[in-house]
Amino acid sequence: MTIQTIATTPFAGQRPGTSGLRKKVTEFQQPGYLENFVEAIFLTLGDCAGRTLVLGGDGRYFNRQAIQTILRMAAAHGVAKILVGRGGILSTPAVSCVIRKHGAFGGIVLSASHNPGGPDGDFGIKYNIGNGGPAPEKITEAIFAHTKALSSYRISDAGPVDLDAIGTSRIEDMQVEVIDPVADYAELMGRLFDFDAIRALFASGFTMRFDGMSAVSGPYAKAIIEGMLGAPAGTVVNAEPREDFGGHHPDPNPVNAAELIALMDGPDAPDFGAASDGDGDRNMIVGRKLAVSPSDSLAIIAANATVAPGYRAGIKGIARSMPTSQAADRVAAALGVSCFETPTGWKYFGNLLDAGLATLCGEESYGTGSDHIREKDGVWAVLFWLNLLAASGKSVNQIVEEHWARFGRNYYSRHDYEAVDAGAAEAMMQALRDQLDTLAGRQFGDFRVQQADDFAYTDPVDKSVSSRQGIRIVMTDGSRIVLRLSGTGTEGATVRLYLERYEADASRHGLATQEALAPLIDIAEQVSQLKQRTGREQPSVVT
Ligand code: VG1
Ligand code: CO
Repeated sequence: MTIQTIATTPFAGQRPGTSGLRKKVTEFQQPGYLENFVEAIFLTLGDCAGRTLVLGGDGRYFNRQAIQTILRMAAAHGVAKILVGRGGILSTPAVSCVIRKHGAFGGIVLSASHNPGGPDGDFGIKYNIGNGGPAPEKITEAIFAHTKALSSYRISDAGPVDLDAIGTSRIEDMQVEVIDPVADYAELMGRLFDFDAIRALFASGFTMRFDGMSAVSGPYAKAIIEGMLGAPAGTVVNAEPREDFGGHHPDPNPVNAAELIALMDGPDAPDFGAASDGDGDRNMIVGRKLAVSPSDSLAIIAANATVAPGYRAGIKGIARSMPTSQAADRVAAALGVSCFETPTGWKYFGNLLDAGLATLCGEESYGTGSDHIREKDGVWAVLFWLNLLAASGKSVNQIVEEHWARFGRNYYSRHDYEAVDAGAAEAMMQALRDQLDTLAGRQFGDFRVQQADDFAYTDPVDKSVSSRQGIRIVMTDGSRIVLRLSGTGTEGATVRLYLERYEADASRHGLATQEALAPLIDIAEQVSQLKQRTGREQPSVVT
């Protein structure tokens, strides 16, 4: 075994987006492409002597190969020890959990999350810091700067490590420990939730379907929900992580999890439905004929946090991403705790959680989590709901309707225009920015604009500023239109249009969401000319 220095030249475009570097598999397969980015991570980390790292991914195509490369590069950079999930598998929340539990210096997660996988799909890589959370912008920008100036990378010429057997081996002076990907995570869940109550719920005949979407959360859900909580075998479906996610688009929303939605809408619906995404950090909660809006789910979890043993003492605060509905704000106000509004992406929650300013966090994109780790956590959210269903004896629908009756309903929807021309999307955003100053005070039908801006965030802990985080048009009644460009897509640009309307009157809580939002959809089009500019008549996905 020797450490080699291989000459390389920079690749353009290795700037991490909302959640790491995501590109087509074919781009990652170019010689040196993965190596360059990993070298840039190690150059950013500096001296790795004595340090432990965690490594794993969502099992998608190219995962195993990338893990072998990263192991050999970690050894070449003097890492003391690396914990890698068996089979190269670790969900994003499990990486966060393992980093924290084992006091690791950081971790590398291989995933393009909700993006499709397979040879023609996407691959991704992100770095998590010692608190278990995604690297903040300061670090991702430093990594990007290194990618632009590389002339070589270092790698050991050692052979492949057996990833399928638990145990310890060595590359150069680095110890490689293959760990059970589920054990640490399952133990943490057992401390947060009332497993006895959930076991009793299943024993009483309660039925559920968890759709793993052939992605990484399957093994976690199977071990915990069927194994530890006694749900009948077959409760967790599509539980085997597959390299192409079995052709599924591993994004848990009513469009991509159509089979689960059809089941929950039909005569044989179980009591509870749930799904998670490619890397296990997202969740969708479904009742009979009701997909719970992720923004509502965050608010409901916050309002009921104390049913779970891990949150008995109450919550310190809530944080939500800017486009996420303001349903959680109402709960925070009722509880007398702060509600923080951050840019999109979990990395912005880390400081708030570390400082003890927030306990619960959420995003409209089917992401919910808490201070138990520093990533959003799909199985955690599902277990919270199970705990709530067990403790209350109510159905999902009852819980949601009672929540709306108490706090009012925030009708909410996101319209995605995927893979549109990047230049046209940028031009649309610029045109919106250019008219921001003229929007305040304008009347559109029943709505009057109170405020229009390009969202900027100052982190309350380290005072770092993130600007241009999305156009926000806020109406005097609190309704909102938000437009931003995705930072996780790999083809052209994806425009996200977010719509929100508040309705206090319970007699008007039964409207169809798109109907309730129709006037705001019209205003968004008038202001942005989205359809004309992108040449699209309809959004590609409505959630
Ligand atoms: C999307 C979501 C965002 C989420 C991010 C990563 O980002 O909108 O809320 O944090 O994906 O989720 P964007 O920039 O495409 O809107 V995941 O499950 O990919 O780690
Ligand atoms: Co994800």
